[in-house]
Order: sequence, then C-alpha cells, then structure tokens
Amino acid sequence: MSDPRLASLTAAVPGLHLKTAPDDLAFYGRDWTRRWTPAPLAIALPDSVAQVKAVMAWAHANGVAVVPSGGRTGLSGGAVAANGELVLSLERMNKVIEFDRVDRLMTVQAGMALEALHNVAAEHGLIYPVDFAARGSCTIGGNIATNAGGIRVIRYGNTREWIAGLKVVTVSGELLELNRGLVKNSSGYDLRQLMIASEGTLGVIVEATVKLTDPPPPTNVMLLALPSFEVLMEVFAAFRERLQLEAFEFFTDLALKHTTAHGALNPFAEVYPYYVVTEYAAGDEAAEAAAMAAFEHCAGQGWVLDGVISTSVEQAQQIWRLREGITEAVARYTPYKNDVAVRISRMPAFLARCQSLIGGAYPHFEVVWFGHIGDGNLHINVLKPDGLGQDEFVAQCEQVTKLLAQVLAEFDGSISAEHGIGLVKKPYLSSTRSPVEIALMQSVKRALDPQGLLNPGKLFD
Ligand code: 2HG
Ligand code: ZN
Repeated sequence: MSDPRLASLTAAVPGLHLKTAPDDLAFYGRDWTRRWTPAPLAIALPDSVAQVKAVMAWAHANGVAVVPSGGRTGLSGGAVAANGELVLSLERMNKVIEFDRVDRLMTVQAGMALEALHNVAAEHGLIYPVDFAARGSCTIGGNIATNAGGIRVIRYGNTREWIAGLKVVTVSGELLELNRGLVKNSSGYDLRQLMIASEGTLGVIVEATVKLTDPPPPTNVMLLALPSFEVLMEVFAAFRERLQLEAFEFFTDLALKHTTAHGALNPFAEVYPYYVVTEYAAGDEAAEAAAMAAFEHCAGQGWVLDGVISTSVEQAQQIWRLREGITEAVARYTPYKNDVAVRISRMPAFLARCQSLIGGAYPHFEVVWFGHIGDGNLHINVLKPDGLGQDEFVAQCEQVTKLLAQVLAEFDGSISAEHGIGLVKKPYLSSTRSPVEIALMQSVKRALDPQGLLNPGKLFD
C-alpha cells in the first residue's frame, strides 16, 4: 500500500476492504473488452451503504476518480479503470434486503448476481424476467447502470421497466432514495430513471428494489434453419402473429460453427446459412398447434428449411447453448463488437444495408452476426485474425463503424442497443444523440458530478 492516499482512505473508512495486489488491479480494472490496460489506484470493497458513503465522501474531498464496478461482464469498456481511478467494487454487497409479497417487490444490494436474483425470486414462486448469458457473473447494479436488455426483452422489456426503486450514493457521499417502490409517483423528475443507463457517471447504485412477476406458462424452444437474411423478419412476423413469444433470436452458420466447436450440439445434419431460436408459451394443445401452424406456414413459403422442437428441459438448454454460447465461443478472437438497434419495422431495410456495407468492408475478417432480432437489435462481432495486431485490427474496424454510424443516423437507430457507450462507442454517440441532447446530458453530468470524479471518460468527455 505505497500510495499515501490509501492510508488516508483506510483512516477515513475504518474496516474497509482494500485490494492492491497487481493481480487484483488487473482483474478489477478491466471488463470483457480487453482493449485497455488496467491501471487502477486500488480496489475498495465496501460491505455497507455506510461504507460506500464514506468512500465517496473521501474521494470527493480528495479529488480521487472512482469507477463503480459490478461483474465487469460489460462489452463497452464502461467498467475499465485504466487511469489511476479507485475501483469501487460492490461484490461484497450481494444480499437480499427485503421481499414483500403484496408489493411483489424485492430489494437487493447492487452486487447481487443476476442469477442469484433469479433464484431468490423463484423461491417465492415469482420471476425477475430480465435474462441473458452473463447471468452468473453480471450484477444487478451493472445491469441497471447499462439498462441491460438480453434475450427476453421481446416479452418483458429492458431492465428499466423492472426497477421500482433505487438507492444511490452521490459523488459527495449523500444517499438518494429514489421512488421507494411506488407504482405511482408523479412528483417531478424521475431521478431513478435518470440513473438507469447512466453507466456509473452520475452516482453509485447501492440497492435496487426490483419488480417480480408470475412465471410464464410452460414454454417450448424451437430451432429453425433459414435460407437467407431476407426472410428473417417474415419468419418473425409469422411466429409473433400466432404465438406468445418469450424470445426470438437469430445467428449465422459461422456463429454456430464457433459454438459447436465450443461444445454446443447441433441437432441438424445439414449446414444452413441462418438460424433462429425461439421460445414460446406452449402450455396447451392450442399453443402447440399454433406453433406447428407457424412452422408449416414458413416452411410452405420456403422461409424455413428445417426445424427442431425441444421435448425436454435438457434439449431446450442445448438449443439455447447454440445462441447463448456465442460471446464466450468467440472471445479468444478478441472480437470488435457492434451492438446496434433500429425500429423493428425498419429492420429488413437496415439488414440489407448492413449486409452490403459489412460484407464488402471486411473481406479478410470473419464476421459473426447474431442478435435479438425481435427487438430490432443486431450484434456484429468481427473476429481478429491471429497474427494481426490489436491496434491495427481495431483501427480497421473503426473505419467501418464510422460508416455504420452514418447508416444508423439515417435509420434513426442507436449505436448501442444494450451494451452501453462506455469507452468503446463514445466516438459515435452523435450518430444517435443530437448535439442539443449531448449538451444537455453533459450539463446533467456537471450538476451531479461537478468535478468529474464518477467514472470519468465514459459516455462522453
Ligand atoms: C448477447 O446477446 C450479448 O449474447 C453479447 O449481448 C453480444 O457478444 C456480443 O456481441
Ligand atoms: Zn445481446
């Protein structure tokens, strides 16, 4: 603990856990982007709201920048600490505070993993429906800071819809109790919503009161093989018309090649160019018949070439692995990621534009396409060829993102559907937000954090 500021911090916050070992600095200073070299001052691991308040009061008084930190599964550099910041990890604050059956609300500490939240909700016969592949390691605080989406947005919406209250520590160590679980609260600006997707730049989320709901009826999972991109939205429309969809996801043959190489099982004997995984309510015969009708309609049109329906929970999980395993399966290629969104109705035209732009732009790179197509959200992962330097690779990809950002502006889309802006998408914020909007966001930032100590350099400068 050589930096004298750390002695001052431990004196100001008695009992505070601090980590300063090089391995810890490297581990807590980065997220899944792996593009920046971690260089935090230290890692503070408070175990109570009181300690978070004291850490922030100290940081404020001493002009020390702070990076709030959850599970660091983010893909936009939002939790990177590469400039001597103090990482404020919420990992020790991972407990349930309260469950109320009448309100159907659960209050948890921000460091609770998403999967742990799912499990405690299930103990009460309810669900917290936001879900995605990083569930085991991402935290609810991080989910809120990025307004995480995932695979069930089509049915339940984004994180934003499920937050009934937040406790947030301000940059100077004050505690805000926002909305306090109220269903109705028309009393001025909703600061709770302002905090959601603010990427740790406006305050430290320490507790969340989340809404819970009834579990869905039994579901089935169907894997479909498609001949082309062009029919994707037709298949979506056919299924959405006939079924209560819980998820509708797509990926390409290249994605499948990587997930199967990583252990997922492909139930088809043949190779097809595009695939869809859809999960739908299948509690009764009428729903089963509707699913078959949707499949047969699409097959009759030539939009679907093959299909499998899960007959067991294990098989459903196997099918999901083909889709959910993509990020991990391609991680070794340190992919350059785009996470873009347009209105669902504009998806067919947007897909066509993206295909001609990206197809031509990356002749020498593998490009893995997948995403939450039913939400208008496309993930494009460009894989770095072995032997090409990281900086050179990123520089080449950035040229294409500039063009993609222009297309997004034309389509009134978003450069970040669900991963956040962080460091990665900062140069492209203006493709999605107008100059007036960005100036207003910057004045909000100044009002809440005049010295720029909270997650500096993220979202905008
Ligand atoms: C997903 O949908 C995640 O699986 C990760 O948002 C996407 O790795 C990605 O680009
Ligand atoms: Zn996603």
